[in-house]
Amino acid sequence: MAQRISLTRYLVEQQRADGRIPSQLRLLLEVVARACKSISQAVNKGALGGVLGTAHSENVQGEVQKKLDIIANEVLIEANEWGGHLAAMASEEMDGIYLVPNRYPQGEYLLLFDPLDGSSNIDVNVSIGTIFSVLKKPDGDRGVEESDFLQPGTQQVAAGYCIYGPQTTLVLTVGDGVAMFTLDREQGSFVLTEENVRIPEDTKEFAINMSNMRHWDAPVKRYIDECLQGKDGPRGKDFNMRWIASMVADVHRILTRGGIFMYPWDKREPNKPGKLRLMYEANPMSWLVEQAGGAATNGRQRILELQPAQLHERVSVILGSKNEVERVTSYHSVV
Ligand code: P6P
Repeated sequence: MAQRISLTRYLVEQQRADGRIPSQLRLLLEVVARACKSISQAVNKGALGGVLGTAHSENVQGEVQKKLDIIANEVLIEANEWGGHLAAMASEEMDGIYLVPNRYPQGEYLLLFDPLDGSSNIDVNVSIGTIFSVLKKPDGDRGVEESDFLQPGTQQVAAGYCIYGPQTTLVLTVGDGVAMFTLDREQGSFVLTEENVRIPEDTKEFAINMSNMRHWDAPVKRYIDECLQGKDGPRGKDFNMRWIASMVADVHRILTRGGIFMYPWDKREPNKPGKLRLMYEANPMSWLVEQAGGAATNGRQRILELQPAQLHERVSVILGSKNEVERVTSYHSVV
């Protein structure tokens, strides 16, 4: 049986190999992994833990918060604030940034997260997950401000997610490919189960919420229409469709077997570029996808190169198998 490599050993060996993971970053990633383990346990309890249903409150996005949204947010804050590796945090569930309290040492990293993405799926027992992104705090002794978080995705030093599904799996990149760690509940540790994850450049599977078709712009309508025409159409092959309505689950499938995921701009809210958030959904997922040989654009530009203007800004997302993403993006350039 192959030797089991824990997340800790993987990070230590990566640090030893090329210094890509300074000890403070390794500590941060281990703390985030431990927090995800706690969230996984709360999610797995479901109705038995009294954690289902809504918290009768709204987040900064104006979305009704689920009890588990708030629990997951608190777990991540409490796990990370005392370790000395972070200066501040930002979350989908909090309006402003969270500065590490003065009673704790300040670190050099900024942590951003969607504590529980896909939470509309919690009550129907469908996979959900935690998405996280790590940036470096700008140099200097002044206190951290929200503007310090507004860095393009190319500045990330680590990114990943933890999917709470049939398995609890942590998926991570520090810029040297993508690795996957499956939670061994008996040992209570994440064990390396995939490394050098690669997304096939071509696919026959697309993921989009088809009920929004009448709201899409022309390039997206053209692309999906061609997929639906199948082998008799210009693509010359039949396509399959998946839509889990949980970005973590849809992206995990794409990292595992290829595909294209699209949440494009649509005319329901014409002044918003899209539904998904740039800083703690699109950027971490785009880096993971690119590190696995895929591509990620907003229809016109590489997502990782977008300069954020606001902490909670939204973006149109087209990511996955490289040749498909490039096709959709090319359709936007001819409009
Ligand atoms: P819709 C979950 O709420 C989420 O933010 C993503 O995880 C998911 O891809 C998308 O929204 C689903 O949106 O409009 O299909 O429910």
